[in-house]
Amino acid sequence: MDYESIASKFQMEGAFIQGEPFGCGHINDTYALYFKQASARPVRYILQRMNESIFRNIEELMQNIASVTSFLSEQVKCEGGNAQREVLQIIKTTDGGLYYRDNRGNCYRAFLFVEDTVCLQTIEKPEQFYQAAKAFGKFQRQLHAFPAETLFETIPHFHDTRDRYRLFTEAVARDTAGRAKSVQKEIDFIRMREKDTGVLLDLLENEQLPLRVTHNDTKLNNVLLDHKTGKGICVIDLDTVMPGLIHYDFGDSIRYGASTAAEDETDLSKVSMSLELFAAFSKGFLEECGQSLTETERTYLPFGAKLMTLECGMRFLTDYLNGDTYFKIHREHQNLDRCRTQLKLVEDMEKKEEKMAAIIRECRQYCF
Ligand code: ADP
Ligand code: GN1
Ligand code: MG
Repeated sequence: MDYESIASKFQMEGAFIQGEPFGCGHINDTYALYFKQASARPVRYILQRMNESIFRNIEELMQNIASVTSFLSEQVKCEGGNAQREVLQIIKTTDGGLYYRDNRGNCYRAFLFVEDTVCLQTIEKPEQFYQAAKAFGKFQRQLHAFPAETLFETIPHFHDTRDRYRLFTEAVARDTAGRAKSVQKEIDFIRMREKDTGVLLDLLENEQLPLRVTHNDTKLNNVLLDHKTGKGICVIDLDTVMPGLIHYDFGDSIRYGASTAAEDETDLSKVSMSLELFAAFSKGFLEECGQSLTETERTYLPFGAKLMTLECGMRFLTDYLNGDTYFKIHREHQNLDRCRTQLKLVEDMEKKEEKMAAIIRECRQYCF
């Protein structure tokens, strides 16, 4: 990959030194580019080749990110913060565009690298999850007044769990990769929970839950924490910011971050949902955005965690059945392993439903 030539298309300052693959996202190809400037340490930028088989309209996707980040930057400034560090900053192309398409058709974008931060793949101590929760909760609070109608739908039906279930049953029926027989147990587990897939959507349709602007992909490695203070600094990966339910953001964070094991752990005896981590996240999230939530929204938070986990398990299995065309894999059967951890978590959350509800009730004090 000719990093230097792609870098020359963006407004990056200094002399190009080198580029390298970076991060652990499942969707885009991410790189860090190093530049020499006057300062002693090199300056880095993030370069991403966007995944166009997933994001069908790059123009709309980048317009969403531009409008969300400029809105957030104003909010952060009003609260006395540093927008350069607390909000993802797009680096424009030399002709002022939001992305660059090369002559092979690849599409790139760039961001300021948020330095002196850590991006965790797993939680080492509950405090870290509390800080991640504060950042996601603040993100939700700061986008409260964002004009939702100006956002494009970057992935239609992204958290339409009923539709995800339909795609799953289609994948089972089609069995493109010839794997359905070997995953009957997982298929049955999901089928038994079909009725769960419509619960939040029914509440939305009956106007018992409000539509908000949500991030929709709030896993732990989509937030950067300050490497010294440990505080949540910047929410990243804004590709899926769209109208949604609060449960999508709360739930997806719990699914990934409150698990006692990695998303692709093969030893399922290590996988459970930690109530301690659930409590840490609930506290941080509700301290920041609890005041704007309705009673019904709060009540369904534990269910949201279970539903997002079930949805993700279903998505991993669908992709496995389709022959691994959506999520990046680094080894064979990784999507099946990912599916299995999610289903194990769902089972565990079902057992801990009452305890999760009690934790949310204890957080009531942050909601008034
Ligand atoms: P994907 O959609 O593939 O998950 P992300 O936008 O989440 O892509 O980026 C992948 C990883 O790159 C992140 O998990 C994080 O480690 C790193 N990253 C992305 N943007 C930045 C940034 N602005 N500053 C520092 N690290 C970043
Ligand atoms: C993907 O992009 P990344 O790696 O942060 C996916 C999420 C899944 C997650 C599972 C656009 O997130 O929806 O929950 O993998 N993003 C997209 O780890 O599909
Ligand atoms: Mg990501």
